[in-house]
Amino acid sequence: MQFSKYHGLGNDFILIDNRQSDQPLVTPAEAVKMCDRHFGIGADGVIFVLPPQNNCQYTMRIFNSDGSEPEMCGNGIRCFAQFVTELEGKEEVGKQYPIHTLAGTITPTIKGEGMIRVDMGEPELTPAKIPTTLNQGGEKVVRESLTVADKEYEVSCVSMGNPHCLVFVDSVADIDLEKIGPLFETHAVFPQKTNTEFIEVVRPDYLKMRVWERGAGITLACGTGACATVVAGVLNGKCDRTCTVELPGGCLEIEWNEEDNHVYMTGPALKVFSGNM
Ligand code: ZDP
Repeated sequence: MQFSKYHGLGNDFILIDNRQSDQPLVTPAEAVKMCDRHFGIGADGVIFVLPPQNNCQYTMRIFNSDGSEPEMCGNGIRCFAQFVTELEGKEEVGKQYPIHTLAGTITPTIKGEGMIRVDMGEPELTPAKIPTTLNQGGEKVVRESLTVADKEYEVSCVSMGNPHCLVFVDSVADIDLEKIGPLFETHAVFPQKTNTEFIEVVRPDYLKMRVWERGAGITLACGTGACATVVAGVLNGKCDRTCTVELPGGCLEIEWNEEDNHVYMTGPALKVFSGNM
């Protein structure tokens, strides 16, 4: 099977041309093997370019490196758009690709030189729709208390199609992510588990963030996580609506637009190699 390997700030994916079938050509168990960094190709996930649905140009599906299927992925959809230009054999700056995902229609725009700007849609703040059992029946989850490993944390929750738990800290370097990441991911208040972002405010327009991803563990970057980070930052009065989010793998530009309530994410998507498995 032919594949191409792409990454968005070190968050890396195996891209599969799946336009001939509306079912993924790889099973979740096979995706786990392909993502293994020793016995496989190595990646944070496998992404499929499937035939269009719902008046979109293509459909995107993704399996995390543990075989689970998330609703959306930010770095992944930038890689998807860049891969589509490879499949179409031409790159048009300014071209938009409405893509059907489990989180609805998401639209990346080709900016050229490996840069992609994505309309990520509106953030979902209703607790039951994130989903979380925190502040049940309330409007949103902002500065709620959550105990993890006998330590009390103040958390906020946002969905970008997939669930995020946001924690503001003094220094992201001091977080033992390997230890507490999985405890947040599988906490009982998150019925579909969660991605967890730890955030340090450097300036109102500049945030540092480290992430423990649902179904993938520590990654070098998370696009939906960076979007959720700025939304939570605004709701907590800690940052501007337009921010740079610095991740271990590099920076994303995020804007939570006040007029249309949409979140816009701009960042790179680069091809590494292609091969045959
Ligand atoms: O929600 C999840 O299970 C995530 N692990 C999906 C992948 C998110 C991604 N890292 C992103 O950039 O949003 C691809």
